[in-house]
Amino acid sequence: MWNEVLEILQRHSRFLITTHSNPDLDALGCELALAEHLRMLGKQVCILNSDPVARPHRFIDPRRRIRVYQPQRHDRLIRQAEVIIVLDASGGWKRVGRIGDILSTVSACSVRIDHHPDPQHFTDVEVVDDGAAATAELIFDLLRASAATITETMACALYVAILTDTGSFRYPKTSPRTHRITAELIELGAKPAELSKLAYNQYSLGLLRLQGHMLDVMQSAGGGRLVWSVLDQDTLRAYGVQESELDNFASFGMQVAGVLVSILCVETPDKRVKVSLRSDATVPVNDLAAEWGGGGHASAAGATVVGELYQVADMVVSRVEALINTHVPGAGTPETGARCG
Ligand SMILES: [Mn+2]
Repeated sequence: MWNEVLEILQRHSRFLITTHSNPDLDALGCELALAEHLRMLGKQVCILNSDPVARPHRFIDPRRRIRVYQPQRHDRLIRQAEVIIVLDASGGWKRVGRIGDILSTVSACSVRIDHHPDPQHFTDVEVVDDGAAATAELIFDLLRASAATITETMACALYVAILTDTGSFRYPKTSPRTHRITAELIELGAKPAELSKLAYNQYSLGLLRLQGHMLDVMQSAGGGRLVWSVLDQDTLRAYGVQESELDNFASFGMQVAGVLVSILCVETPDKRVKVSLRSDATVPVNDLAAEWGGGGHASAAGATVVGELYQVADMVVSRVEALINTHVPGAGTPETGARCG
């Protein structure tokens, strides 16, 4: 599975690594681990993302290796790169954010490593395994396949990536392989208690209070099989929270008994709506997200939709209700299908 990628890594010397917009810890951990590996091979490597590392995620990059793309400043560096590596991003170059516009035009060889399927196949080479619980599982495989030294910093980055992308080993794709890899990462120096604390206990008081607000305005629909919340820009401002900090907010609704899909709609500064969908595996939500120009996988997907916040939320709720009815027998019958918002 890795032969072609290994050959590309060996043959070239100037690499650019990037990932999806508003990168999560799987994206960032993979970038850092792969960059360190390439650096140890004597390669030139630059991690360049469209968006800055969100405040609660900064612990993963103590050496500040990850840079934010600035058009004029980095365009030369981008043109000089021989290989562009896109990690953890599906949905075409659009999903990569601002930097995707220029990356889609360069002649460098592009490689995508991901655990989300993408019908667009937008890179020259791709290794996609949607059975992997995190892209970090694939990066670990790649490092093992290249007989790389995995340093403690690399082990920590990959551990945090897997820990968070599996919801602390609770999401459906958590597998024996997930646990075997994390066991090895612990042997290589990753400390679970320390890293869990860094990954999860980083809320500002404002962010925790905003979570309280979101739960307060949460509505139930589809006979209790879905919950949904909206957050507008005024609310984010009032709590002093940025949109990029809302990473796992969409999944809180999944804690409600009987809920199959949790929806979060967040108004963006440019008056669009960022829709995040979480589900248990029985209702795959990625096709809906793809229909709206987004992506993701069966149990976690998202898209940015043009429209007014509450109109978009209404539309999303009714589409998800219909989706639940097609996937869950009996969900559409009057007793269970009634709206109880
Ligand atoms: Mn991921």
